[in-house]
Amino acid sequence: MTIDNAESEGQGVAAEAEAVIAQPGKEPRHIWRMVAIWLVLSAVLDPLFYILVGPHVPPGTMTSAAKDNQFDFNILMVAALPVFLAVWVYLAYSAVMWRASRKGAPEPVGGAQARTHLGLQVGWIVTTTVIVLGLFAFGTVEVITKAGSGGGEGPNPIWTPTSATILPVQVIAQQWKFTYRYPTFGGFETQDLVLPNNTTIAFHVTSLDVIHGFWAYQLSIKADANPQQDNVAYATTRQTGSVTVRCEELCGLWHGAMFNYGKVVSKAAFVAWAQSTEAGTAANTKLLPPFAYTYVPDANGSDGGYYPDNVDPYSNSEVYGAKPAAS
Ligand SMILES: [Cu+2]
Repeated sequence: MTIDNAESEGQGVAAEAEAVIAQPGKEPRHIWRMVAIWLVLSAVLDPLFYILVGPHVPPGTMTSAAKDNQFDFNILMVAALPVFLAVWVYLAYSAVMWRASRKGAPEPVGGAQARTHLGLQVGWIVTTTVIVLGLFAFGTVEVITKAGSGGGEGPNPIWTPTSATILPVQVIAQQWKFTYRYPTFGGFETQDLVLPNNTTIAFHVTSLDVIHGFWAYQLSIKADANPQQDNVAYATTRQTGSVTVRCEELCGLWHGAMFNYGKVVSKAAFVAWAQSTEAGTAANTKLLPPFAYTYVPDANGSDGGYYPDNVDPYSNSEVYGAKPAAS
């Protein structure tokens, strides 16, 4: 077959295709049918998702940060759902209308006929540009107006809360546990994360050894715990309830076992708990280094340790294990 032949053959196919297209009224306006189906599905499913599923989307609404994050997830889902539906409507419509076994299905049109549809091209570029720039604008506004959405913001947060009173709570990570110090209650240290409701908390997250990550799921706080760093993250509590804390940075052999639980309680219950814990742990607190935003791991003794090494490790103050039998 010569090039000339191939060209004339190609023209023949194009002419046939033109003949199919040039019979107006024979084929319905598929694209508008699909748009109609898509519009109806989107208009029904988007509000249904927002109203019925939205309130259950993680991480819940226990803190302002969690509520803001839930709102962001829901808005993103509401934006994504029509995109998802567009793909599935097109696929389903194609499978029904243009499957080979359907009687009277039109022949596929290719070549020149399938090229350069200006409307589709412009539509595609405009739609995707609007979606991407819209997400960029939404994300930027949400990060700025919601004060960083509660994430770890480093030692000098750019966005600080406006609350008149802020409760500082220090999160100390170490292989393989979290402990918490309350500097406004004498700097006592505890393994229980207890927080007052309706209060802005400033989490000061640090580590005594390697890199960990403080992830308080229901509070929507995720902040790196790095040695010698005071990583600040804010959240304002809105509801009482229990909190799961997990380490979210691979930190060694027992990383997976590095978790504990906390709770948000009423302000009165918190003050009662804090005061009684402060009194009950006074003997321990005296042995700790004074409260600081970071600790040098070996600041407290020649052979190292945030925890004291100059006392009997089996004393009543610091119980590290069962006392070995005297030999
Ligand atoms: Cu860890």
